[in-house]
Amino acid sequence: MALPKYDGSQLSIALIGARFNEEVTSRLLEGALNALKRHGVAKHEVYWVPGSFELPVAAKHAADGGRYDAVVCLGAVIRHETDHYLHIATQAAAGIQRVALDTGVPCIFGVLTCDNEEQALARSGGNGGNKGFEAVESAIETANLIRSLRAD
Ligand code: INI
Repeated sequence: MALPKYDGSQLSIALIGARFNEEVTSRLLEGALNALKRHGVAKHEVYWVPGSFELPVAAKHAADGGRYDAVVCLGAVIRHETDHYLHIATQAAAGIQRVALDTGVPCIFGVLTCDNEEQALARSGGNGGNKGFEAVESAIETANLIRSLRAD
């Protein structure tokens, strides 16, 4: 029988945060932890990497172990004078999706890509909600869907 969409009671979730722009990513983590609690997620662990570029490789190791039903990647890429940020955002997005498809474990893209810090703060607990909270809800919903598809 299908579980309610956001029932986390049978799930184990890894959270991986990027320290770069930590003022923002610590707020995303706070939102993510709130969502874990709100939805009764059974088990979770938090890991850190230096920046969003490192999220995919950490996600790969977390997903490979069979310990987690989902991996939530949290980061904040903010536009600067050069196009450096663009490479980081593009590779983080592509890498995280690749890990999900290669392993079959949902890997959630909780990475903000913003023009400036103001936009990032708004989306990490300000007027734009908290994308960390939403990322965990996406993880729960997708992990439960996969469980029910496997059970069918
Ligand atoms: N990492 C981020 O998470 N966000 C950024 O905005 C960012 N910028 O703009 O430089 C950033 N850089 C670090 C990068 O993710 C790697 O840690 C670094 O390049 C080492 O591989």
